[in-house]
Amino acid sequence: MTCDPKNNCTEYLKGLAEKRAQYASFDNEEKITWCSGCGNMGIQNALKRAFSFEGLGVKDLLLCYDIGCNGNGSDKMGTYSLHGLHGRIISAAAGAAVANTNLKVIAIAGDGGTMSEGINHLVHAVRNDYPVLFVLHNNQNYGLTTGQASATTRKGYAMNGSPDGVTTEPMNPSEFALGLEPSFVARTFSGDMKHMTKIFREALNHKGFAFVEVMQVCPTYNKATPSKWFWDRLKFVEDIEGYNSADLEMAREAAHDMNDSLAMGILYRDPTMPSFMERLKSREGLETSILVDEVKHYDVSGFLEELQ
Ligand SMILES: Cc1ncc(C[n+]2csc(CCOP(=O)(O)OP(=O)(O)O)c2C)c(N)n1
Ligand SMILES: [Mg+2]
Repeated sequence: MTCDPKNNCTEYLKGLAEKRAQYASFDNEEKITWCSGCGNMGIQNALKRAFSFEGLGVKDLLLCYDIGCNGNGSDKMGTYSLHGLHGRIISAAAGAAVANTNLKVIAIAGDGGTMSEGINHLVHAVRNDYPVLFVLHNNQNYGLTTGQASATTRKGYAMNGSPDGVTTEPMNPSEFALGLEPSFVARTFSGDMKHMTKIFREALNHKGFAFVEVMQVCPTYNKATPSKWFWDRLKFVEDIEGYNSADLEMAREAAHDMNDSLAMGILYRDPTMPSFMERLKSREGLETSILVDEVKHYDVSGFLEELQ
């Protein structure tokens, strides 16, 4: 959408007003309870922007939240939402996405729930390529329970519960996902609204499991990597000469460094991978039908009578 001065940009302004109205339709009256400066505010706004730009309304979406500061967003957006158990949201989201392929299903979780409690669910969701946009809020700590070390906390950092410093090297979530033969892995930063919006829009248009790691500032419990620490290290893949996001080896190499530079953008994408539903023999010829409608057609009254 561009501004055409010949018609006083009328069409452009009309389009913009529509997007703004769509954005506002996700607002509700719930109070924000996140700390001042928390990256969650930016992530939520970027999601709302991405939905609006993609023309997705409330009825098109299901947002599935894990437990944590990230999960406390579940009542702060006027969408249909589900707030699951800690570490288990990916499996709930995958079930919903498979049952109703007309919905865009978004799963939201923290580094604690994803890389520790629920890492098994992450592994098999990537392998199966379920049709879910997964947003990992990597604030490098267990935020809601007041700053314990998670699997992504940097070695040596003193956290609540490990006051002498973390003794183990951190996990690198994007690199981990890239080791699972994924179809989409991207990394973005909670302080960069434009970049987050762009990445979420691309991810919403991916038909398989879109893994998006958001490097998130946590001004209360992660004093070691404040906003400036990230800005000084962001390295956008568009600026890497010869970068090819269809090259898995290149993506793994780019994702590896978490100290001197942080590769940002679509690290890897394979749009040709057949979707989970396409791979199911039993769904052949049923491409336009969805499971939630089909279950309504079963008449089990005869079966119930037999049981009496
Ligand atoms: C199975 C289970 N383990 C632990 C907890 C306690 N708990 C609730 S929130 C939380 C921290 C969440 O950290 P993270 O997933 O990184 O999300 P954040 O708060 O940082 O957004 C923990 C440990 C729980 N509710 N359930
Ligand atoms: Mg966390």
